[in-house]
Amino acid sequence: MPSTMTHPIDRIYQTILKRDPDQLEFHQATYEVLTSLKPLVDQEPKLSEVVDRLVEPERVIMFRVPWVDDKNVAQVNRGFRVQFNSAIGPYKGGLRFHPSVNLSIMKFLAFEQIFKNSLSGLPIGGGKGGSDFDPKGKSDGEVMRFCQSFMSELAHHIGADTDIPAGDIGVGGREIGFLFGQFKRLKKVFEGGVLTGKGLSYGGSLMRPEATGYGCAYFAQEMLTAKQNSLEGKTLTVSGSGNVAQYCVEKANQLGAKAITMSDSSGFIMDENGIDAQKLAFVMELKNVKHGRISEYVDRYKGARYYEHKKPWAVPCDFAFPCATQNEIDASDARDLVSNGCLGVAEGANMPSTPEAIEIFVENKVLFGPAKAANAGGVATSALEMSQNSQRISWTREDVDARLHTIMNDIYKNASLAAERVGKKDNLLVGANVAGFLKVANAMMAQGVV
Ligand code: NDP
Ligand code: 2IT
Repeated sequence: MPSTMTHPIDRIYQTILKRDPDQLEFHQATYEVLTSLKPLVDQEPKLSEVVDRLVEPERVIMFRVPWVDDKNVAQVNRGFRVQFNSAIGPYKGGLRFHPSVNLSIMKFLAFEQIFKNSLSGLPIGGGKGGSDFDPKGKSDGEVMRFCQSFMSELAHHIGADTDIPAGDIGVGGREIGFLFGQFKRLKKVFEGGVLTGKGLSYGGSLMRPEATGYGCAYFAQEMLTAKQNSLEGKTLTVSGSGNVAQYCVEKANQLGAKAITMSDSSGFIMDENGIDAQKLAFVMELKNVKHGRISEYVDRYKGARYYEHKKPWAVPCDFAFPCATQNEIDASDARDLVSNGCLGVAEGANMPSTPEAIEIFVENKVLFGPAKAANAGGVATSALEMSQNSQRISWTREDVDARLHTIMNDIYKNASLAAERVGKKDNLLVGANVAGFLKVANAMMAQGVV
């Protein structure tokens, strides 16, 4: 096209900036995808019409969540559900309860979910929700009352064929239980498929708790296998100590690697002897039952050290697994990883690397497994939970694990092939964006302007 004309993709991005100037995380997520799609739109200009619609959520729901704390004081939080795209299936995506939650974060997560869910190969659209409620320091009773109030509004907007929430930061088995109980009470129906991540006794799937972390380790293994390498004997740095981090460490251990760090929002611990199965069991009890701080690890394991207010990326490692939150690896962290000889990064968290950090990885040929691909095992297994709920049967652990493993390997293959297709061999970020997009774009074109 003549150089004086604005590229249709740039025009779409300018519109995003103009419409929502304050939504920085949403800008970051859309900019990355749009940049990946440029070569495709050059090949097939009519795709830009689809992209135009794709960056605008189908529906955004925001609501007041009033609840009463243990001191009998009324509190109010804000609730969200972003129903971003339903071209290939009902909206699907987690709920995040964290004080940082705002519309920009909800939209970036829901937007990413569209491509991740498409890549999973399963029929699920993209959505996300949550609240700025902070579960830290709250009693079980307070969490229950909050969840009940949150669901009292959300129940109007979800359903097994409409929109199926699950967990994310601050939302695990306990919260899903309270949310499901309130949904059932309000709707007077046992609709198992309306939420995933449920307890095993009321419709949950074996392996769903493990799925995101295991899937991320499987994906990293596949990235290394393609380079005639493996996780065996590798030293890993992992951030986070929640659901994704815990099971990433567990599977990496099983694959013969040694994870030496875990973290939370206060700092990280380093254990050069490795966080083995027994130490991981301590972390799981500490985080999932006692809701304690990762610093307590060093009281129990004397050889380990705690670094307050620090991130683990300056610790030398062969492979890094960011499993905490967005933008936790910036350019300076990426430079540390590169200069310490890190071979690869697999993103367990959503958008944990800043654009500058990703550029540094790509320039230095660090293998990079983007979140949309590397952490898709969680939502994929959620979709398997939905299948089991529809069939009213439960699959074995081995069956679900084998399906998860195949899905992760297929995601790797499809992202690699798509990267090659647009002339970006080995760039899994571009590959994941392109492969995820194409299926959604085809469905949108077939369904007309809706
Ligand atoms: P959890 O709530 O179980 O754990 C979150 C962990 O990250 C905790 O260790 C937490 O520390 C830490 N963390 C959270 N916010 C921050 C912050 N702002 N700065 C530093 N550390 C922080 O959540 P999950 O493990 O489920 O989620 C982790 C990441 O994985 C998120 O990005 C999520 O979107 C993503 N993800 C989750 C999936 C799932 O199935 N659960 C699926 C795919 C992606 P602290 O205890 O101090 O808050
Ligand atoms: O980011 C994610 O993919 C999740 N939090 C899991 C979503 C799900 O529906 O299982």
